[in-house]
Amino acid sequence: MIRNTRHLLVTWVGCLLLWGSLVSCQDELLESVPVYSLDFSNGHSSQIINEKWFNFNGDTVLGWYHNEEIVLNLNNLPKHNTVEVTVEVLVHDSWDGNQDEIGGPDFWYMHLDGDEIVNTTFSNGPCGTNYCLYQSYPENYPRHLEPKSGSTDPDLPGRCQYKGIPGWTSKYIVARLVKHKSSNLTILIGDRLLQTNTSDPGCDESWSISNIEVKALTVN
Ligand SMILES: [Ca+2]
Ligand SMILES: [Ca+2]
Repeated sequence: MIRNTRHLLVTWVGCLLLWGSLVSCQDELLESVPVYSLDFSNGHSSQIINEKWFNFNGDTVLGWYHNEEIVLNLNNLPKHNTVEVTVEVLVHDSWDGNQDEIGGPDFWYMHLDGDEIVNTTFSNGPCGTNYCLYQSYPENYPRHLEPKSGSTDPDLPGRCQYKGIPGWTSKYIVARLVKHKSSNLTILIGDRLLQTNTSDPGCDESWSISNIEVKALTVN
């Protein structure tokens, strides 16, 4: 397991450097301790503030959410100097990415202990020669990347506006390594979605989570 995580450390160096983490190619992983792992299939007791569940595509997931935040407080972490946070996000229906009009931008963000780690946009919208609803992910906003960039599963069915239609939910595995030493860790995840031309914006676009994993690492 440690070897696998060490491989991940090296794999992520490129993006880590972009947002200024201390982790580099020279770092050696000495210890990796799982402190939280939940796929929400069993529903309750996630420890998450604002937890709720629904069935998506045959699986129970955490959500759905629209202009909401969730918080996970973890205490009594073992001695460590880095945390590894991995979140599987499901982006449902007609997210509009960077569009700066009535439909967006559509932001999704994650903070660790109050520090902004991710602030990006997602798009399930069309992208043609003359028109494209660009998104920022896998980078932070504002970047202009094609819809569904970085998605590990872009053809899942929609949840509401395009319920059951393939291609209207995209799955992303958002993974970050962050310098951290405290025995307590607060993970805050939320969105700022904009859709003014509908009476039911929560049906127009929403998100949910199918897995969260947190590990306390000691890196030399
Ligand atoms: Ca929309
Ligand atoms: Ca929107």
